[in-house]
Order: sequence, then structure tokens, then C-alpha cells
Amino acid sequence: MSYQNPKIAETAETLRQRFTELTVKTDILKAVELKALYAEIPTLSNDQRASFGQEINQLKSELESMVNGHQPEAEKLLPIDVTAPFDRNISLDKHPTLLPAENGSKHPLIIEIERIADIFYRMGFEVIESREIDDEYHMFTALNFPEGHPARDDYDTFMTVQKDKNGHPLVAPAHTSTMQHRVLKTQKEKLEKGEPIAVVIPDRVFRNEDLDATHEHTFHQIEGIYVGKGVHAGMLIATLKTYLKEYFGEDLQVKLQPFYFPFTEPSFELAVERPSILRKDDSEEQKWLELLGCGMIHPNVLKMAGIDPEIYTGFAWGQGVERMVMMKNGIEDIRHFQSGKLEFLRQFV
Ligand code: FA5
Repeated sequence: MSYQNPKIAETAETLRQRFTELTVKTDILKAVELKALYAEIPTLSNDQRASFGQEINQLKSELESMVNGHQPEAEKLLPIDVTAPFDRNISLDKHPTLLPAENGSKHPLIIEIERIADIFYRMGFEVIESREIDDEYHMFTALNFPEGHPARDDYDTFMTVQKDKNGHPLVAPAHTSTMQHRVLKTQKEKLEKGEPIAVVIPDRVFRNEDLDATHEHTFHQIEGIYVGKGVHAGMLIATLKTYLKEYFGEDLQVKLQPFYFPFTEPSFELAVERPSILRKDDSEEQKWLELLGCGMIHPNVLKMAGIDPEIYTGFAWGQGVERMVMMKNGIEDIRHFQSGKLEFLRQFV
């Protein structure tokens, strides 16, 4: 662009040169030379004022279009969509650099879940993943919790504003037992062929919980289900003992005590003797760490999945993964797992 007025032409040249050197390009619009030109307007005669003012405005437009042409790439893009796949929010010639694999490692809980799944796989169980959002039917109704029953309060968890088809909020599962109904229903044909249903289901679960050294709001469980003809509680105990011996590499002292779950009858809680690092004092309460709940699957749960409880029986259990790993490694506080502390995580690499 050219200017008739020599003073404006000279200022334009100076500012174009300065623009190439500026880091913050918008600073050119605040240049003192530009302000000085505007300040000169009132001093000019009426004849000169119109053409001078017009040329300054032209210069200002030139500077503005130079600034717009230099916007950083990121500012020219559409607003960031945080739900989009990772390469949608940046231009394709600038893929994010991923950290080399040797800078990362699997989380200790994932390593242990794989180890436990491998033990059950060798014992003849199939491994199925659970889900992290579910509905009231699978969380309660299909597990024989009557509507309004106080036992529902033991599984206080997080829920969504979105409702299911029956008008109930969706829930973050408080236990992996939400998968029992699905597994029994989809695998019942196996029973007719004379094969057992044998499945383990690991996943994350969520609870509205008072946090302490053994209680988290977000933790992992592994559900186990076994159904067939003539299955009894002795088989449940034998399965769990075999698994615990394989996992811990030794016979731990185990305590089985009666408990109540609406979806098993009879129901038990299984605790193992804590190593001294995991005890606060010598009390009986501190001696045992509750690892899992278990029992014989309630006939109503089998019936709701279309399985005849007069012909088939089964057992189920739900174990806390964090507590297993704490027991195995002498970890004194469950909150380390989600702390993200590298000094904790690196012990398991
Ligand atoms: C249950 O969640 C039942 N669904 C277990 C079950 C499955 C019973 C199948 C019968 C048949 P419970 O709330 O007791 O039960 O939890 C099971 C295990 O999860 C506990 O033994 C414990 O190891 C672990 N656990 C429970 N709450 C927490 C918590 N807040 N933080 C860490 N681990 C927990």
C-alpha cells in the first residue's frame, strides 16, 4: 500500500519494519508513531485534515490486517472440543509427541488384575469386563434388592442427571455384582449343554464412602460366578482357598463368617490375617482384613435370569483388588494407589 503524505509513508515504512521484529504482534497497533499521527489531525487546516485522516485510517487498517495474518495457528482453529479424539484439536502436521514407552509403566493395580485374571483363567474361568455406568435394574432389582429395602443404602454411589427408561438415574456401579444378571442370562445355554458358567469380571467401582486407610471412593473389584448342577458351598470355599494360595504363594489364615447380601443365600464375608505392618494395634478387629463377600447365588437371582434353581445352583464372590495388593505388598494405606506419587508407583516396576 502506498501513501501520498510523506510523513505517513515514512511512518508506514518504520512500522512495517518494526512489525517483523515484534514478538507480540498486536503491540504494533499501540505504536507511539501512530498515536502521534492521530494527535496531529486537530493542528491541520480544514483542507488537509480530510485526506490526512483518511490515510491514517488506511495505515491503521494495513497494520490490523498484518496482525490478523499473523495469529498463532491455535487461535485460528475452532474452539477446543475436549471430547474429540486426540488429533482433532490440533492441525494434522503437528501430531502430539507421545512419551517413549520406557517413560511409563503399567499401574500396580492393572498388573495385579492381570495376574488374578490369569490364575482364574488357568482354573477354567472366562474373563469378562464390567462397565462403569449402569442402571437401577442391574444394580438392585436383578440382584433381589426389593424396592425401598434398607440394604440399598449400603451401596450409596454417584448418579447421573440422565434417567433410564423407568425414570431412575443411571448409576456408577458400587460393585461388580451389577454384571451377575447379564452373565447368567447370556450364558444360560451353556448349562443346557452340560457346561458350567464360570466367569470372573474385573472393573472399577464407586462408592460414597468415608475415606480411611482401607476405604476409597473409587476402587477395583473382581466378581466371580460359577453355576452348574450340584454346585455347593464347599466348592466355593475350595475355589477361593486355591486361588488365595496361588495368589499369595502361601496358605494364609482365613476367617469365614456369616453375612447378609440380598443376592446370595447363605452369604459370607472372608477375611485374612493381616501382617503386622497393616495393624494399628493388637485388637481382634485389627487382626483381620476383610477381602471379599461371597455366597450361594440366591434362587431369585437365578430365576430372574431364566435359570431353574431346582436344577442348577451356583456361587458368586466379589473381592476388593486394592486390599489384596495391600496384603501382598504390606501397603499400609489404600490412598497411595490413586495418589499418582511416582515414588510409590516405581516400587512396582
Ligand atoms: C460387595 O460389594 C458384594 N457385591 C460382594 C459379593 C459378590 C457378595 C457376590 C456375594 C456375591 P462388599 O461391599 O462387602 O460386597 O465389598 C466387597 C469387597 O470390596 C470388600 O470385601 C472389600 O475388599 C472391597 N471394598 C468394599 N468397600 C471398599 C472401599 N470403600 N474401599 C476399598 N475396598 C472396598
